[in-house]
Amino acid sequence: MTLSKEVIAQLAEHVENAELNKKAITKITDDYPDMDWEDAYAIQYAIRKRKQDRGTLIAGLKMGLTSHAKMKQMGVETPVFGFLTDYGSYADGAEIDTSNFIHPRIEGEVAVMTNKTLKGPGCHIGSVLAAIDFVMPAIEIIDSRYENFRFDLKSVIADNTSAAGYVTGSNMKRIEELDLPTLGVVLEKNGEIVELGAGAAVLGHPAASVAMLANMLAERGEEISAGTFIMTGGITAAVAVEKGDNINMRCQDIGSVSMRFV
Ligand code: OOG
Ligand code: MG
Repeated sequence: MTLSKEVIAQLAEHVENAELNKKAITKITDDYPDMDWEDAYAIQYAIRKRKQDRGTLIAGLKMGLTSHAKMKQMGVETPVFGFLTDYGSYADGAEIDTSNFIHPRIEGEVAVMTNKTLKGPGCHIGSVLAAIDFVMPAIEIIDSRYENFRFDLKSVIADNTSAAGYVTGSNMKRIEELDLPTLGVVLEKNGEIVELGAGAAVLGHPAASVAMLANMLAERGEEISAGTFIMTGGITAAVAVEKGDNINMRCQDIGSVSMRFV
């Protein structure tokens, strides 16, 4: 840690206010170039605590920057994790108020629900497959609180990995009915295909992303408890959306998930 408790608290308030006021800020590493990974996650956890203290429930966890499409798009190479809030949850087919966001983008993902505790270090695909109850197609809405969606890893970790919302499909499949690496997804905006990919884009296997999450949490003495909803990370690059856009993602063998920005 290089930052004092006071600075961590100040930065948490600053970054969270950007979300609450929907006003972009400059990335925090511009002012604190020496901040380290621990500082970055400390700011994220302080934001999480601020929300919980106001009554927000943590609805799940997310991995980010787990695919080459995303790493390339954002110019970074290490996966990161964040949390999902109750107020970020939207139902399949939802009309989403675009004014809730600064400059929203959407990503096609695979989401899973666990039914056993997952604990690192040494968590691997095998333990994850044995702990996944079911799989759902999901779209994440990301909205960096930084100007022009430009950031480095430490800034984006502090900003809860740009998490802003998520829409889950209405259907699910048992894990044993699917081959996650070859699971295809097609993302459409206003009826046109804008991105496509397969589960293997996510660290070779979306379950590997969950294993990595368990191992990253283990470094903090934490685990993934049974019954956790997890977004495993964008399969495709993120797509900018604006008011009036209709989004639909078709996911092989599971069904589709859609939403409309109003
Ligand atoms: C960071 C969040 C990335 C994903 O699925 O890769 C992410 C960002 O690109 O703003 O959620
Ligand atoms: Mg994502």
